[in-house]
Amino acid sequence: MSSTTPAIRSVRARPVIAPISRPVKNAFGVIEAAPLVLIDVTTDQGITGRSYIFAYARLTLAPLVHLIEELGLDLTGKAIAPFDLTSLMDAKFRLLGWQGLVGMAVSGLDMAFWDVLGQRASKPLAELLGGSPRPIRAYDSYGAVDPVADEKDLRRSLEQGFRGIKIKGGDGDLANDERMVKAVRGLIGPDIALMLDFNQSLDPAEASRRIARLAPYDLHWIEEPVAAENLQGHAAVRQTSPISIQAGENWWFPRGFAEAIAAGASDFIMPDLMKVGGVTGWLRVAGQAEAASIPMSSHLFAEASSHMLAVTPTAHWLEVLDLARAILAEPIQIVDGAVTARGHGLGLSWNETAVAKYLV
Ligand code: SMN
Ligand code: MG
Repeated sequence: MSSTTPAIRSVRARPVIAPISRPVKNAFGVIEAAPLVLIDVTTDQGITGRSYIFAYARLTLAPLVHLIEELGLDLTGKAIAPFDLTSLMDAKFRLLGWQGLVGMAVSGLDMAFWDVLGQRASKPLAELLGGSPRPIRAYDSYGAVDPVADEKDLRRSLEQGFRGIKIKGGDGDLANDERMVKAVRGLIGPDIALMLDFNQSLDPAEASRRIARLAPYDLHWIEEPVAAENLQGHAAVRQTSPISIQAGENWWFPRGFAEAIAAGASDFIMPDLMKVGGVTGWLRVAGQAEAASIPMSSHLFAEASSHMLAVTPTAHWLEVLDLARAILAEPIQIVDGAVTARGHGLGLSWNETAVAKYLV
């Protein structure tokens, strides 16, 4: 290993729309496929760091590609020291603000930078960060389900050893939510954790009304009952909720978590690596979660999150919603309902044949 820190030579971003194994029906529509931006950071030491981000919509693919490649041009020649580069990005975007597409680009690049450092040390990222890869308990993440049409899939999740299932509510009225929750609980039995995600679709009063009615089904958590930025609303719902509240996938950077924790918004937190500031941001939130004794789970990005949860003191659950399987040479493996971090760095490599096929 060279003693000098690798420097950035070039950054490439490629838009793909990857097929997913089942559509994700939610309170606001259906996600039928995954618009992803694949990031490659080449360095002067021959190592290429890789990460991907989820654009949510086809519409945001091109602006993200542009942002990431332009940022890459700006950073050419800089040493891959992610803490320093985060400070640099903070200064660069202080006036503009880094919520939204800019934050996603910055976070995606940060992940690729850490991937370089892991590869350079020939170590999994979890090990580079002072921990070791271990099986992380995972839950299988669904959209709104049709208990009849989706029964086979749900049974398959249980066969894979998943000890948790997440489904989406808010796609219709309370009666609809209750029918779905009741049927899924009946199907999976009493011993599997069942989570319900409202994706910010309710107001606090309606959220409290629905949660009270859903209490008999022993839900493990209620996720994002109200708008993510409505921290007081989350806190108000939490106050009377007999079910634990989960949120965090839409809180931006460590500061967003500090504010949410101070507001008492949630019992559990689940940062999204692409919105929290990548690996660097995650580490800073993991410290906050430990200090506040808050169980911490992941949102999407199972490959990278399996490294991060291995070094998170209050690690709780890994989300499996496998958006990148179709374009990865080595997709995640579920063993006894758990995922273990793999590879050097983040362990991501592209299936180039699939990438060529799904390139936009
Ligand atoms: C979610 C967000 C974005 C895409 C798919 C699913 C969801 C989750 O809120 O928690 O996984
Ligand atoms: Mg969610």
